[in-house]
Amino acid sequence: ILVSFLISVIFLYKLSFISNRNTGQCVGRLDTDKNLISLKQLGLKFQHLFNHGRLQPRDCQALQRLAIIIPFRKRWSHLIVLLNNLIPLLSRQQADVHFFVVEQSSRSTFNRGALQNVGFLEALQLGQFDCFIFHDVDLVPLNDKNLYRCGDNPRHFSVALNKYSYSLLYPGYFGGVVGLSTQQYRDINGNSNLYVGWGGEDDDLLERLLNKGYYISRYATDLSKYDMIQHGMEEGNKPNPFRLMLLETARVRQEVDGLTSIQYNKTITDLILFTLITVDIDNEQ
Ligand code: UDH
Ligand code: NGS
Repeated sequence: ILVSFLISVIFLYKLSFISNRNTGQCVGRLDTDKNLISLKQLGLKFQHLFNHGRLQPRDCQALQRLAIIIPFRKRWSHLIVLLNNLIPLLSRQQADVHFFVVEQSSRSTFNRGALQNVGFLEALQLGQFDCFIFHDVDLVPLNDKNLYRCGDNPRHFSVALNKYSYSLLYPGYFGGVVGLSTQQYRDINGNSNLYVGWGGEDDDLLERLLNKGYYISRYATDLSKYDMIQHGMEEGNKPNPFRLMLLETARVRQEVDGLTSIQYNKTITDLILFTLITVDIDNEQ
């Protein structure tokens, strides 16, 4: 009798977990759904939740309108896995959100910081946003109580990555997924545009926010766990040999290198689940 009682309790617990996941309540810890579906299937699966590219709560008005900015080039399978996991999570969090995929056209070396600046400026041409979440395409959150909202200080969401055994890589790590209010991102003049190739631009962003009197805010580690989808290093994103040298001058460059100095050409395409901004960055500026 005891055994069948325990089995029933476990069964009911699992059932409530599954039904909460589907009906709107946050459940805490999640497993990544790694199923690869096509972009079209993804659109069909979630289109009923979107209105002109905007995912909104049905029964209330969210306090913050979020723009999620994804720097991107040739990572379609990562984008599909990310959206397939993030859309239901944000829906359970009652988020009001618009996704912007900022794709660098293939000519120049990848420039993650500049793409984030473009995402910020272009999103504000299209709507009023309170909070910007800059989101690497390969990071999938593992807990839906990791609340995607901005606060009084810039927030680092992706604290504990599977790649680093779910611990913080170093105290000043501010890469992966971060959130800044529109005002905070403007105050710091956004990201530097000068980090061409891999590394250092996120450390520069930290220097900028500290220089303006902000601190990093983080949730508890258990909420801030992420799966990093495995991948190699791309030809067009090799480690930048100048990154440490650039970092030394982060604070003196802040006012003249960033949102106020970026130059680019763009093409905008509205898709069902996100706005695709294809950008030609001038890395020589
Ligand atoms: N990104 C792209 N395409 C690229 C390069 C970067 O979309 O070709 C975007 C994407 O959002 C990615 C982010 O920029 O999540 C950061 O780039 P990254 O994922 O290359 O950087 P990360 O530091 O990984 O996450 C570095 C490669 C580690 C290779 C380890 C091999 N064992
Ligand atoms: C640091 C890089 C950061 C990078 C972080 C994590 O060393 O840009 O590693 O790398 N800083 C410098 O190179 C100065 S990751 O695990 O994502 O490959 O974000």
